[in-house]
Amino acid sequence: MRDVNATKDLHAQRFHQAPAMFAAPGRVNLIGEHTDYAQGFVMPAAIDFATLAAISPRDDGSIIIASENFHEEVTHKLTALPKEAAHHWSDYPLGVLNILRSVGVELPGFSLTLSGDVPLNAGLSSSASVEVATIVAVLSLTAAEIPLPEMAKLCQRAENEFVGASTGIMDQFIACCGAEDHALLLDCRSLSFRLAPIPPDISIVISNSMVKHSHAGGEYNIRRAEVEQGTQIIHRHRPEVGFLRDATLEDLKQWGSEMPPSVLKRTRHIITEDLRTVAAADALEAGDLKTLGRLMYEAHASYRDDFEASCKEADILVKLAAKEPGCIGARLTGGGFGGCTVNLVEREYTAGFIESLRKGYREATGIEADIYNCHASAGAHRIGN
Ligand code: GAF
Repeated sequence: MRDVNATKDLHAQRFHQAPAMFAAPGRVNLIGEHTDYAQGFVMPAAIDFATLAAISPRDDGSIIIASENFHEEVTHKLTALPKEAAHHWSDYPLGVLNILRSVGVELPGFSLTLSGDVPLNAGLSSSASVEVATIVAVLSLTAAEIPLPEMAKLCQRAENEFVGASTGIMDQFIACCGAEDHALLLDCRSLSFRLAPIPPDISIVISNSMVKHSHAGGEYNIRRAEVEQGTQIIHRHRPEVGFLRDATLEDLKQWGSEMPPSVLKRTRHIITEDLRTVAAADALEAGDLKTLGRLMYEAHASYRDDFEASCKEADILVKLAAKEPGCIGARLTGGGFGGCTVNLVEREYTAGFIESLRKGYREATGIEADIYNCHASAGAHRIGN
């Protein structure tokens, strides 16, 4: 649910206090997959699905976090906050509280209501939107002044250290710093970024394969470990390569034979994906949509064949999209192993594109895809006063 007034009213009824309201968006990544933890480049956009946070202070030394989506609430004394994940939706907000405390923020008592419409386990970054909504809401009750990029880093730590998923910085960063009508090219080493306008005659169509994706453990962490193995092998020969961001195709030629075949492929994906991502940002800025689209298809092929992070349903969606008039480019977006494909489509073709894609996917798989015509949106913000 993402009705600001409804969430506000529910919070007020439950906790007898008018809340302050915040929102943090989900994201779609246009290109640059698994490059963030290799200190490379990514180009996501925030989308118009978001987590809402309604917050009000409490003076009884406790915190209550209610989830409208899960119809549950958890209560903890500030003196006894859980220190470990419980494989529960509350791990994400509790992880943020733990990290805030670890950097010296004095936590206040509060009641927090979370609600939202970011599809779950769809690779659209619902977890980061919950973390970021929590951090902006909780910090509003404190004197701490933390800039948005720093908040992103703290939320990433919550996910890495508390939830146990070794994710990079992309999702939390775009949830904090996204901008309306823009994609964001992020240098994941320096955290400097540039905003690239999405032309008004282009739609961002997201098609949900309905194959569930999750990265609290599992394949995501395995890929990350393989990427680290590839890095180590190159590092042995070229100590200045601490991350694959610094490696080149020439390194792969020289030292690739020392890598197990799967590690060689993962490493190749990261090195080539970084090149594609920077080229894609240049193409978007230059209005060269043909090149942008070609890079998206190439990125999908690399994600499928070298990173082996696609699934047959996503491959079908991309293949179907590529045949449609007005489709500029398509690829699997996000952490992989299910979730959504992102399609850039000429606006005048969008309605027909969505209809044909839904039909083609149903015929090929028997699955009814959810398809969203999204809009690049702003990062985390307060709603109202
Ligand atoms: C997930 C992670 F959370 C990101 O950090 C990123 O690695 C992405 O997968 C893959 O590009 O969304």
